[in-house]
Amino acid sequence: MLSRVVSMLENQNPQGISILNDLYDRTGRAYVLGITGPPGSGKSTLVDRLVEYYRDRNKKIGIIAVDPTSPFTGGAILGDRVRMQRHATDSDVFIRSMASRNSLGGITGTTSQVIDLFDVFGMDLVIVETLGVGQSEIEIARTADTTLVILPPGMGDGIQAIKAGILEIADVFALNKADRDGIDALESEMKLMLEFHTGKWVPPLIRTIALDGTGIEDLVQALENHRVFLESGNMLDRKRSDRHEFALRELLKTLLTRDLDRLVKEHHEFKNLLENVRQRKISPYEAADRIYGLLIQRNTREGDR
Ligand SMILES: Nc1nc2c(ncn2[C@@H]2O[C@H](COP(=O)(O)OP(=O)(O)OP(=O)(O)O)[C@@H](O)[C@H]2O)c(=O)[nH]1
Ligand SMILES: [Mg+2]
Repeated sequence: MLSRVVSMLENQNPQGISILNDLYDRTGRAYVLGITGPPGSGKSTLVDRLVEYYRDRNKKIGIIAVDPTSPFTGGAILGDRVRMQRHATDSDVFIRSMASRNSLGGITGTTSQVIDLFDVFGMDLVIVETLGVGQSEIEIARTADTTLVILPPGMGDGIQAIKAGILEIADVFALNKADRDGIDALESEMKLMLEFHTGKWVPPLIRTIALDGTGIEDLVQALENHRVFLESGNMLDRKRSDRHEFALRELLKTLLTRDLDRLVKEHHEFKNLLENVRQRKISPYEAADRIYGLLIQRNTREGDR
């Protein structure tokens, strides 16, 4: 059932949204954990460990893997195949991988809807795994209550490139593959970086070895501490209300752009103004301003009717 509704949302079948509309008052209970990091840093292996930990404590978990580089069926996404099967037969763990490109509004579109849906279905924890490159990591931080950034040793200068972005979004760092050479260097570099951190919450650095589960308890504790930090001082509420505002704006953008092509083409002034731009009588900036003004007027009139 859950799986079918997720598909409806992915395919933008209106029935999916209609189900969410009806059940929306049941949301607000799940905790959303965002996990991001460079390709192959061990995100999925770590997710598998976290699932194991929370399942031992009887939590229901929903997992969304956005744009995984390792295909689901290959089994790499959550460690080995055996593990996948173990979770696959567990009715309190629901795993879904999805492509952000297929959804309008990227991760904040369909992914938010699926998070809400998991919430409706009583998941205690929703984990969203995204690849830490580009826009998706910023978006995940906006969507999640707590954002975990996973870094492996041996990235060389790679870390320089992602520094600026991750400092802003990370609530907790997992320095994974702590069994590997270079883990000390990574930790010192991160410590140095965090010295300049001015926020009230300084992201802790937790060493983990996702392969054998080392450090998982410390990691869970750090995530829990962040949650407590957010809950004290109403920050969780504020964060969630920011998330709602962002989601609402994104939805409006989608609605506004959906009809834009048609509106613009049908608009009587559009051709005139375009011709004027062609002849360089007015600039495209001015033309856009004027058309925009006309569209707003027209919408206001339609709204009044
Ligand atoms: N040595 C070592 N290898 C690890 C550790 N954690 C994960 N790996 C290995 O690193 C590889 C990538 O792990 P994944 O969990 O698939 O990494 P990922 O970040 O989810 O990868 P993508 O989703 O493809 O970006 C796998 O071969 C893992 O077995 C660790 O702590 N130590
Ligand atoms: Mg993965």
